[in-house]
Amino acid sequence: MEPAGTTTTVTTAAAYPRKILDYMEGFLVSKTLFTACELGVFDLLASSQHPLSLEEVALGIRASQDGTERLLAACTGLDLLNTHTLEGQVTYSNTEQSSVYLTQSSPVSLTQSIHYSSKTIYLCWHYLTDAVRSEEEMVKFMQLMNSIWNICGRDVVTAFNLSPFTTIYDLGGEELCCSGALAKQCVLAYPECTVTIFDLPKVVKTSREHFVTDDNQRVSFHEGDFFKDALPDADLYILARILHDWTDARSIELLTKVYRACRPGGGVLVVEALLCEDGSGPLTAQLYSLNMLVQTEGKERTAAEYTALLTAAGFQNVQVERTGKIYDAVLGRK
Ligand code: ASE
Repeated sequence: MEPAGTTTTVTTAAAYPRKILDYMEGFLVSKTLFTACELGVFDLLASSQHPLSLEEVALGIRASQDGTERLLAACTGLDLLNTHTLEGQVTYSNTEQSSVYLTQSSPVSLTQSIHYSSKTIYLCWHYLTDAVRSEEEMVKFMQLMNSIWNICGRDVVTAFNLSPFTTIYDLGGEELCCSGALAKQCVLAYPECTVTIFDLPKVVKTSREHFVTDDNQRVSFHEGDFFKDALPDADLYILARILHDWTDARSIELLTKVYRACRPGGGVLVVEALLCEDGSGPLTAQLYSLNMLVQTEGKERTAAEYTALLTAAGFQNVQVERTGKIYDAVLGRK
């Protein structure tokens, strides 16, 4: 026989997980609000002198009667609409809050914010799991970044004779060139040089944990933020796929910092997918430029545009070498 009270305890404490059910379906509420706003339900009701019937609302928002009926019912359940019944005929009107906050013409309208939540934030939240697993994402990104230097790295570092430069800094060379893939190509091509990879502490840490780095005596790390921290002096700075992440103003800011740190006679090597001067190609650079719009605040640029950035920062004698592969090289001298 069951001890007295057990059944009651189980029913109240565990059998009905009210909060969990609410949380599980919380998005239904947001989407109902977004949809009613997007279809103009509240604007339509506000523009009418009297409450509207289902038929009138469906016609006014150009939606099906069946769908509209369910949407209006849910909005009523959410206290966003009032219903009125007169001689068996049901009509709908805005609540006070809906007419103040959910109509476009109201001076304190929330409709723009609701539109942004619906069209942007809601979509971003689809990737919340990936965002929380940011380290895993960073590793995936670094793997993507790595592979291309096996194909283009040698061409890029040998596009110019870099043998006069022995102390080389590769800025952002960990994340964007992944575990120093470009740095390795550099020390292979130039037996006299040493390359220091300058990247954010979290990037260097992730790399140390996830990528096997052969202890190459001539490749080392320097943890820092190239916008915030001081740059050590060197003969050559490599900026591979860095400037395309940034606006012209930020690029000039970074290049000016590099120029100041650079030893006289030294230089900067910019590695990017160059657009041709009239922007008519190559297709890869055109597509990458669209991707920079999606992922960064930058863009792909022409040789003349990079030359202008380097010149604005003080660099002289800017030379351009196209490799015929994805990434090209631009060299400026101090
Ligand atoms: C960046 C380079 C890339 C920033 C974001 C990026 C790449 C992809 N996402 O500096 C590599 C280039 N490939 C494309 C599709 O742009």
